[in-house]
Amino acid sequence: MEQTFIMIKPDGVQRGLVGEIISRFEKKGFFLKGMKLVIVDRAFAEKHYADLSAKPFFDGLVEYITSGPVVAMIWEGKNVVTTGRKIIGATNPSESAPGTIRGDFAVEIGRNVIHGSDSVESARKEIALWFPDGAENWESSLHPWIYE
Ligand code: RTP
Repeated sequence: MEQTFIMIKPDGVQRGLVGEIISRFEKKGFFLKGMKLVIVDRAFAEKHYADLSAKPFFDGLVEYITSGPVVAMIWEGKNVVTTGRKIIGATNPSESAPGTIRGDFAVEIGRNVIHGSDSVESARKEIALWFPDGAENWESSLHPWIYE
């Protein structure tokens, strides 16, 4: 089944949004397959955001991501990459719809609370970077109530 990498950014952790965010993914019917609270260093953040290294906001982004603990997670389910991005909302919170995480809890693009992989291929890369030992192997007893 498809997996995605979701990270609650330092502002989300500091603002006490961890439970709320996990709850939204749980209630949708996705399964948590990996989770840890970590403070990443500059080199690691630069690796995670390597694709954005030429952007003018790159240094500020790395500063932001390394400014406190983040919650790194692996979530699993049908179409979880695309649906996860919908649950999160548009990158710029001024464009994210109410009802999405960023639409409900964020104002500025540089403090947008959460990250989610943008494709199955990036999810694979990001999971390998953040969880070198891979996901936990377990199956929820709710599976038959969510999948036909
Ligand atoms: P993310 O990777 O965090 O899920 O965000 P995304 O795919 O929706 O957006 P992306 O273009 O990959 O940008 C990554 C993060 O960089 C910050 N950003 N700041 N100041 C700016 O113009 C700007 N643009 C992007 C945001 O925190 C964004 O989530």
